[in-house]
Amino acid sequence: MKIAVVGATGMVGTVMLKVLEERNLPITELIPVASERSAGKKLSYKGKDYTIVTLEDAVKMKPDIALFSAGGDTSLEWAPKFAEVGTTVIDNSSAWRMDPTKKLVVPEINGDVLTADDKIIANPNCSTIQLVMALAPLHAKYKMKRVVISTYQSVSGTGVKAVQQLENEEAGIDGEMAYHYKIGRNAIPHCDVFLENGYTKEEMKLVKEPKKILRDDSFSVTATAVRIPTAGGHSEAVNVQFLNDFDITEVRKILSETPGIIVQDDLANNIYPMPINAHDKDEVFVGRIRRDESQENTLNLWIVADNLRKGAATNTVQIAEYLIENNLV
Ligand code: A2P
Ligand code: 11C
Repeated sequence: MKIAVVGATGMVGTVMLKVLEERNLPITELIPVASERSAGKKLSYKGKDYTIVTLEDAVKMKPDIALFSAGGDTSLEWAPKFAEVGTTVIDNSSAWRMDPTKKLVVPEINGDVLTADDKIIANPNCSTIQLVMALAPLHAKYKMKRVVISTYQSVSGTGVKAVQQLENEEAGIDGEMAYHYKIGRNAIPHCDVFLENGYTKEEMKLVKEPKKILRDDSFSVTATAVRIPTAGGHSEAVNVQFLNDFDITEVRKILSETPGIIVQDDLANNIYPMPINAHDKDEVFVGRIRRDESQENTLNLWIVADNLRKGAATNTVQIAEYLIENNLV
């Protein structure tokens, strides 16, 4: 497999290379791609140096698969050009997610929608992926009616500039600001841009993407997304009302038996998911599993994952693995 990583020098691209290496995909040729600024520089993969190329050069090399994480505009312009030469693009930006002609995939949940004809495949938003990983098996059993999500998102979701802002603040350095406000000692209820309905784009991703992934729009979703001063790892407090009643022991069992989920819920020993422990892990961690006593058939969950791993790079690489294993590429 000839695999290109577009945005190879970026925050997610760097993790993609790490995950590709760890999971040992059958790569015969790796093509790292970045902007003109980086072209010609070298990066290391499995102990070997590779020269970074431009998008134009990468298209000419006709990779089998291109993993994209170089921003929505780059994806909109370049994914079709790769698709035209026969490359299957797996795109981590929000550019194609809600396009009805494109698949939005979390392999454990809806990998089966993929066919060899899908040349541009969308990777969901990080907060969506960890949410649906936990909700999908419960929805299958109890049928969701309404979901209320509050997120606690790390600065790494915004990018390098935001990570730098937090580090500068912690070091007492006056540097460039990625946010309108200081992020240290703060909580900013503003992830991505505001939309006309008063919600942020990030909140609306949480409303729309789960319905597409679960192939069901019979349930309703509302969300508040908040940026907090954690370096990496997103957390979510999720309140979900089901049409059918559940048994809490069975809920725990279902989640524990779901591949990709780790239940951390041992109150006597103060065990619950935290971003600091999810760092560099591919799994989604679920805890604080309890009945909402204020309303029938309703459950509260606390869901944590490394947003750069399962929320971005790992899921993208897993889609590539799925395509390879099922001879779809
Ligand atoms: P470069 O490092 O050359 O700027 P991040 O998500 O951390 O901001 O990283 C964005 C990634 O996308 C980087 O690898 C960056 O490359 C790459 N990138 C940004 N703009 C372009 C572009 N116009 N063409 C190709 N790659 C781009
Ligand atoms: C955040 N979820 O943490 C974003 C980052 O739509 O792919 C990823 C943005 C996206 O702010």
